[in-house]
Amino acid sequence: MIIHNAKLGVMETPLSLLREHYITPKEIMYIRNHFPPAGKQAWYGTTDAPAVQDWKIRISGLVVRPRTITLDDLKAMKQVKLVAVMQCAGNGRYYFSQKAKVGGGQWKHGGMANVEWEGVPLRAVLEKADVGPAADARWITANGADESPAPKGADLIKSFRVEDPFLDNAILALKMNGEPIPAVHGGPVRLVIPGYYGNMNVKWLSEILYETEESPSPFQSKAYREVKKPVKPGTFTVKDYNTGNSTPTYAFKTMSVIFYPLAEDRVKAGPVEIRGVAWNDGLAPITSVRVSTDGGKTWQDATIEGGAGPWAWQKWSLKTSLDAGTHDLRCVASDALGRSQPLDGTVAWNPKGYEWNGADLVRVTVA
Ligand SMILES: Nc1nc2c(c(=O)[nH]1)N[C@H]1C(S)=C(S)[C@@H](COP(=O)(O)O)O[C@H]1N2
Ligand SMILES: [Mo]
Repeated sequence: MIIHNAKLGVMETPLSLLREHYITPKEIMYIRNHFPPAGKQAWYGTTDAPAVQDWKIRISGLVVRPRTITLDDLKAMKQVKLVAVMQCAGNGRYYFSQKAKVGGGQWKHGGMANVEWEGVPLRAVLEKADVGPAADARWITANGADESPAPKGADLIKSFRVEDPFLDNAILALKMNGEPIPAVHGGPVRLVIPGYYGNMNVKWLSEILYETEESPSPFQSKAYREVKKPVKPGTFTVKDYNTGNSTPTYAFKTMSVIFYPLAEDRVKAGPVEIRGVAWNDGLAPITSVRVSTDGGKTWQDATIEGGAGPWAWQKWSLKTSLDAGTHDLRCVASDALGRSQPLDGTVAWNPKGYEWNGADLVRVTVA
């Protein structure tokens, strides 16, 4: 693993490992936690199931009947399964830094995983809880049990519009890859919103609030936001974000990466199968992946092999041949809504380096 922050246990999966499994095992899944697993959070620094027997989720805020639901309540409800990419909004941040340095973990492409989740649909839980939200409760806010060890430190809290269609597919997940969710990945209960960037997928879910406004927590109002208009490096800083000029980093941009060959692979001259995966927010199928072996001068259509549902990695491959020498491999995915990837991803430069979706570039040397 590539360690980005040893104290917090933040780590990225090298693509040479990530490509070995279609469903990413917990042993190699990337980890992004904001607070140290110390003190009362001690239980969460492990890929074992959490050592907690009971778990409560409080549903309250602007409602007539606040309710508490338990892990047993959730277990008794109908479970659904889905495969979805979990991906940090900062995945690919390193590539923005090639243009102008952006702060934060310098993730390449391994801040993601393709995971099977199982749990109870959020809408079903809210319906069953029947808390009676007020008419002006326009936002749902999700909070996890972790918090900053600093006395007044900000809490990772995420807000969504009540009618957000992505919430129709959201689940309160209890299992990951067929097992209770590892503590470090948010067990025993994690909010999983297929197609939404990692930060929206609140771990150790402990509270759901109905509110008139989105949460004032800096994790909602300053961090994990996407500017509405492109900004010039140096002219816009983190302090300049507000709810008018930016939106939260919600849905995945259309994206693809090359899994084989990678720069470190030994490739012999002659026939080769270039392979990779593509994904998006699940709103429309990936309809094309184009691959270049000459740095973008000419392009060939890869075969899309597909994947385990709309939110999962879609596998693609291209049989071609490479001469001896150096080749710049590139790939660009497009979906049925015409959403694609820029050849130069730095056009979307932003001060925190979120939502990278530039066309991948892998330089291979063929023997
Ligand atoms: N409660 C809570 N949920 C959280 C976080 C956190 O720090 N606390 N980190 C978020 C971020 S930024 C990401 S990218 C994903 C990482 O999920 P993983 O560690 O299971 O890969 O969890 C998200 N959910
Ligand atoms: Mo993240």
